[in-house]
Amino acid sequence: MPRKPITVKPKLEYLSILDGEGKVDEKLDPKLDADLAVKIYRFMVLARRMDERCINMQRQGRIGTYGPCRGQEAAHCAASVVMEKEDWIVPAFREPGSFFMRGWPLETILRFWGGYEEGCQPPEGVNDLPIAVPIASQTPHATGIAWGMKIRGAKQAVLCYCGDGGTSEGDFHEGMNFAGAFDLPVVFFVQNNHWAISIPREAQTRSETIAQKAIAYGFDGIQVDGNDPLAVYVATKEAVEKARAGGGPTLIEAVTYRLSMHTTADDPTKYRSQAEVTKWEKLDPIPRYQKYLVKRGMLDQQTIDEIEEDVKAEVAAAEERYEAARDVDPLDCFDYMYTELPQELVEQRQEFAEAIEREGHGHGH
Ligand SMILES: Cc1ncc(C[n+]2csc(CCOP(=O)(O)OP(=O)(O)O)c2C)c(N)n1
Ligand SMILES: [Mg+2]
Repeated sequence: MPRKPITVKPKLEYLSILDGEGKVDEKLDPKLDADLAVKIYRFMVLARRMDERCINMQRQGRIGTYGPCRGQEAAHCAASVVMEKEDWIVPAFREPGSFFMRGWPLETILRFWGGYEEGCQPPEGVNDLPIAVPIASQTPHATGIAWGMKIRGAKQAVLCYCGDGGTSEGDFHEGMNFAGAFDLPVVFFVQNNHWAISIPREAQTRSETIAQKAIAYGFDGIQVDGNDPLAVYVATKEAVEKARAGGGPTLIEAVTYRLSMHTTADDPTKYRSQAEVTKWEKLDPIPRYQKYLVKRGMLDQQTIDEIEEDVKAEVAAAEERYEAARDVDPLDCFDYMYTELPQELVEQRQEFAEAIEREGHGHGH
């Protein structure tokens, strides 16, 4: 009856390939072909420009609220690019580049943030779930999809996004535990952006890393530099291939930073220092990856400018399509919850209808 340490056999690694200056570790460089490497860059730029546009549109009262992904473009674009058409992606809410890459029209995502239910509708044949705002609620869904794949003997995988704050939710742990116990083909991808609204990562958990939580559930964890698209790509690719081959789940912790506000309803200057933000701005994934691509001869100034122009036009066209389709009746908000509207809501509906009559039916009501 001894008292002795228990040795578990964890596999826990840290991976970084491209440093803050855009210098690469030659031995670890996955040497992506130019098409794929530039595709990742393009979607990172698209996510950035769309992000900027969405903040402006929210300020103009044209969408309801928006949660920016600025600074996190490498983390989600370089992970989602690994997924094949028949795989599934189960998003949280800070991965717009993932949707665009999978073929969601940009205006569908605008519709989501504008409060229209059509913003939750994946295009035909796209194996994605819609944005999930209730944090970590998507984790058991991802595990369930992976369980279905395993039962059917399909060689597919699921990529499930979550935030650092989401890892404190019961749903996250249920999803992870079930996936481990049933050895399911799912990759949990945590974007550790250091903040859950105003709660810093250090206050979220006493664990030194989020990646190590995988050990408790009996599978591998890896922490990657989430602002390094090469490291994100390599870690996700390995995890997804392992999942497809029957090797079970992986937890990837992508260490990144939310450079902007939590949402347009948040003022981050209330709870974090400008010095911290400035430190992370220097690690911005876009210029650093751009430098690498230029050095590799995959990108030149002309192509950089062309991508910017294309993206600008794409965002502007989506904005127009969004505006053209948004003239819906605001009274619709009473229509989908009850078969028969309770008396109290009948009165509210009446009051709202009168207010619209009185004050005009402008956007932003
Ligand atoms: C179940 C649930 N509780 C609370 C909230 C309110 N809420 C929205 S985002 C958020 C923090 C999320 O932090 P994190 O998981 O780190 O994701 P991030 O916002 O940093 O991308 C909270 C508490 C919510 N959406 N869902
Ligand atoms: Mg967070």
